[in-house]
Amino acid sequence: MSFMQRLMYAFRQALIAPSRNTRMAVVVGRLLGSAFVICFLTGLYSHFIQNPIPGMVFLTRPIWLYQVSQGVHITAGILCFPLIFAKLYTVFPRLFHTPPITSFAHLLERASITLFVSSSLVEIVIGLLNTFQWYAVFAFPFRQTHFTLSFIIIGSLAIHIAGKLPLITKYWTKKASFDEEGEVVPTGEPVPVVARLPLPDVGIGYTSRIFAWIDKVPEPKQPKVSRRAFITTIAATGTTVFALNAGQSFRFLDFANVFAPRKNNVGPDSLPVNRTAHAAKVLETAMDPNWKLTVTSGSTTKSFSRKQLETMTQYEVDLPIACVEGWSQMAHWTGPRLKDVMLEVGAPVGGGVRAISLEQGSSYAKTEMEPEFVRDDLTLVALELNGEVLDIDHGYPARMIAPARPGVLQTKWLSRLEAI
Ligand SMILES: Nc1nc2c(c(=O)[nH]1)N[C@H]1C(S)=C(S)[C@@H](COP(=O)(O)O)O[C@H]1N2
Ligand SMILES: [Mo]
Repeated sequence: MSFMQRLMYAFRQALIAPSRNTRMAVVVGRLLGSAFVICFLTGLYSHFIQNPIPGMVFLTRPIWLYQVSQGVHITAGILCFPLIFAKLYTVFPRLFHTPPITSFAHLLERASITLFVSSSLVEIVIGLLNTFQWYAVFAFPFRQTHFTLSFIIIGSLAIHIAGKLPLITKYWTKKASFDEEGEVVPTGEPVPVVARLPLPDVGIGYTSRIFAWIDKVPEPKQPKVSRRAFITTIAATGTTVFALNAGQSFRFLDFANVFAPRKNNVGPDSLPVNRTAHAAKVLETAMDPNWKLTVTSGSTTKSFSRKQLETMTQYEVDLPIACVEGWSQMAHWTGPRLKDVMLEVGAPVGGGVRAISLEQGSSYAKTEMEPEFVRDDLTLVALELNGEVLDIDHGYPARMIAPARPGVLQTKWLSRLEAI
């Protein structure tokens, strides 16, 4: 037996624990896999509603569709932290498998799992940082990276599941105990530790001293961390992480929202602000008494002062701001319907709208709205929020508010609306 083999073996032997077995890897893997699939699907929805492929049509009801979908995305993503570490714990000894590669299929399997683990860790870490708006720490565009990595993750996950399918099906249901290699051990009997290998016959000198050191790795006392303690740890960590964060997305947990960056009802007009007027450099233009909203359709152009917008039929709607970063809050909005404003310039019913902000040079300064949102009765050019004149930080003099759309598309400090 070679030196490396013996070293690896010693590592594995030192790492044996009751929860490090195939059954536990399957149990945790099921949860982690589900979380990844949920994140992938909700992520796709969030991506395409922001970057639609021409011809895509989106649901405008229920009004909380995006709010819940993105809340689930962020919450499931945060739960991946305890789950992924639990999963790595259960399979850790496999890292020291000998020989490292047994066949070409095994090589592919190990390569895909390496890719899977590393891209998953990067994905959830940058996702978490994003919920805290730490965009500045990335030397790469967050959205594209997060999107691209998700395909690498789902692809390598599929390869991993395909490769492990025999084991997954074998250990899907609870049987008894399982040893390190995944063999079934009848209930009641202790999980056997692989027998210590005899000290190989080696020469004198340096190598033999290393072998002697390796051999001092103590016999694992079992059990180290009991299966129950392991499961309790995952459940407790998962619940805690969930409870302390989910309040930003789910109202009933608001009281426990300790870590999440946004707090309900805190901010001007009792609503959090994502980007202030100061940060967007619109203080002057937005407070300009001569501000007008320019509305165009083809060659027709009309301008509306805030007073003129106020004299149009006003509607009141309850719609959430649901940020891509996971926080959301319901609010009460007042203003004319977007479709009524567009009708003033004779925009064709059933068309889309491009909304342009006073803000310059930001990716949020211009958004396009699909026809289903434009013609929706709940879509307003909002002038008031929670019974007050729209605060400057919430988009005074006028902002867009539409149902089931991500916060980034609810353009503040409107300057122009164009029929498209
Ligand atoms: N012009 C402009 N509109 C904008 C933004 C922005 O930075 N610039 N931020 C958007 C984002 S990311 C969100 S979540 C909402 C937040 O709205 P609020 O600040 O009124 O809560 O506004 C959206 N509208
Ligand atoms: Mo946002």
